[in-house]
Amino acid sequence: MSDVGSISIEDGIGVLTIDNPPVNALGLRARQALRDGFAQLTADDSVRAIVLICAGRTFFAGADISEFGKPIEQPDLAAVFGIVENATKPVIAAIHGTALGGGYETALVCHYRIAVPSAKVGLPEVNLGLLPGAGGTQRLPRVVGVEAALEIIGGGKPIPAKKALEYGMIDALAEEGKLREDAIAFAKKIVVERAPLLRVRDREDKIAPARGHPEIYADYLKKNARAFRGYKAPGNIAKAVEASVESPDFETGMTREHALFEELLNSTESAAQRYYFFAERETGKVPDVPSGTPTIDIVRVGVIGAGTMGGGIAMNFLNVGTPVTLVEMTQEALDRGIGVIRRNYEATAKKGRMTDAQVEQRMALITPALGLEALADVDLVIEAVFEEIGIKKDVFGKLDAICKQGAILASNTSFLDLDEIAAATKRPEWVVGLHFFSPANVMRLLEVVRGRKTSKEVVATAMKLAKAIGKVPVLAGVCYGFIANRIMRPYMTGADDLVLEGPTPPEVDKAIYDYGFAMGPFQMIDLVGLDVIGRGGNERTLGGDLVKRDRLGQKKNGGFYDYDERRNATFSPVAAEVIADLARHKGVENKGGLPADAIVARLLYPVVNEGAKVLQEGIALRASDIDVAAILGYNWPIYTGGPMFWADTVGLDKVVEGLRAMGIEPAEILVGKAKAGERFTR
Ligand code: T1G
Repeated sequence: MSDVGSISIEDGIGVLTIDNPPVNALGLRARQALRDGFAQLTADDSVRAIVLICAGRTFFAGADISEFGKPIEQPDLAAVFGIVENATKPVIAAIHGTALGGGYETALVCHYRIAVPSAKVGLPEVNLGLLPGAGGTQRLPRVVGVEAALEIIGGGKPIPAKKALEYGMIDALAEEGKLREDAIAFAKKIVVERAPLLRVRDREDKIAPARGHPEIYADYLKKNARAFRGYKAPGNIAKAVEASVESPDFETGMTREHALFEELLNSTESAAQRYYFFAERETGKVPDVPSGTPTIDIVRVGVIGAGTMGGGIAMNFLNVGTPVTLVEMTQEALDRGIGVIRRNYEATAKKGRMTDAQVEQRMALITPALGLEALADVDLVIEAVFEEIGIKKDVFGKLDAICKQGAILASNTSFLDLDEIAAATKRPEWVVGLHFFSPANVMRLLEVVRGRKTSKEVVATAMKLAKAIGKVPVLAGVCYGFIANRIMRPYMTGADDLVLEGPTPPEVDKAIYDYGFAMGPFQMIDLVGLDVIGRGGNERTLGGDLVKRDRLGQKKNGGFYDYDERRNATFSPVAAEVIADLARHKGVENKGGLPADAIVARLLYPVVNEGAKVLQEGIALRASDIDVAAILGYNWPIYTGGPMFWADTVGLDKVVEGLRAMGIEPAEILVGKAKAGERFTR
């Protein structure tokens, strides 16, 4: 048997243990171990039932995603599942950790499933642009019913064991920490009771009521149309689940599922989402800061500024039980900030996602303070004061004098020069940027800005801390806007320039919306507020001209759009006039409208170019980090893979040509890769 499987027999119960770190993915060696282990246990007459269990942190966490796109070596999952499902003895799946995708599909081909309360089960393939391709869409409806199956597979979320028991996804709960013993006891009980060997595939009671009701699937897709917009997988999931009900037999349903799975597997969308799965896990790896680098213990955090950003930042630490000293300059600002934090938690509690006791526990972790002196003993200070370099340098100079040696001094600056801020202290090695994105307690991206003198220990600590508070860290060097804000600037300024030449804001917004963004640039500016966005210096800008007409966007008098009482937007004649006037002022000739793909190229190729420069300058470690920053920071549609992956799919030579046609000089690295026929991403 392959080296990841082992067998033991206890009182006639055969236990097959698979140990394939880190998450028991169903790669070749795990599949071989399953095949060999079942062959041995089914052939052994002393074995009356089989328990399938995994070592390490989890039951099978799915097929091995890294194998996709390559020829699958035999035995494939279908072969292994056939062996398990047709075993002549009861097979019990003993689940801990996260039995996901092919992992839970493995449990479904067993006769019974038992899990510890801390376990979760689910079919998250939709997050990879796929559907459960090893029978999940055919078996799960037979266990939970069609409507629940659609929700579980289409939602892609892990289901806690207790809820899974209610659904019928598992048959019993084991005692925490006693999975093996309880699974063996469960197996013995099955044997003693001579319980029927009923395969999930043979169950009909849960799917029969759905027969002849095609509306179930259409209604499901319609209900989720907004969330599913632009994604291929949900439609195929609905078709596969329908096939589980309407096919003349199970095998026909399986054939249908396989065809629908293959279609997704070969799609760009799934390739992009599988790429992103690994890209997001790659960001924490810093080549010159190896995983064994010593880190500083962060026991107490100080946050300066209790405004929108400071309050949100503080909540990240309160959420993981870390005490926060929250500093403001006036009692009124402090009370207001703490009140916002409390209201946020109370709103969460109202939705049932937190208890009132938890709200109080988190609020009790706040130490309000007026003045920086209260930060003398914290291990980390995060400054979220006004975005002005003089103020930042003044604060850091004071912190340097107040904070203990060994405290990390972090700035939440979005654009400013971290090295200049660090130079205001005598401890530049201890200064780092922690750039949160608003709302800071929600957005998962955290840009860790590494100054010229930031020490490796501080970098390692920041990367580790990011994960501890549920963020995805992306390391950035020092430049204006770091990564996400910098690469998206040409998108924002490009939109203004483009409408001066002819395409209207609605045409631009629709092209970008259809590409996959939640909204286009003009809808976004109107939502955020024209006065907030900051529209350039003295030079006239569209936003500036609209603000002069007291048009601030949705919040006041409309902006590029007029809004009725139900917020329905219509392109504003005032905005049209402002655009025409500014075009005349700048001497820009109106060239008329553009097709959607030309609008997309016009706005997004410059983003790719900026990403190439960020890579070339060493601001980002890798192209995939840039994609992670764009997807998490700006909701760049994940099924495109992000700007760099998308550019690879467009073709870098086409991007270079498009940039040149716009009069933009492509970055050297971009031209070089285009010439060499290389990609930015794998
Ligand atoms: N395949 C290969 N590697 C995987 C993997 C997988 N399925 N899951 C995790 N890893 C690696 C990951 O890259 C990282 O590697 C390490 O394990 C720890 O992961 C046929 C088609 C299980 C909840 O979608 O959701 O089955 O960086 O950092 O935070 O129908 O990993 O250490 O080198 O995420 O504790 C369906 C994906 C696959 C589950 C653990 N399964 N994994 O989270 O650790 S498709 C999934 C996760 C499929 C079938 C279909 C999470 C986790 P490294 P981690 P974690």
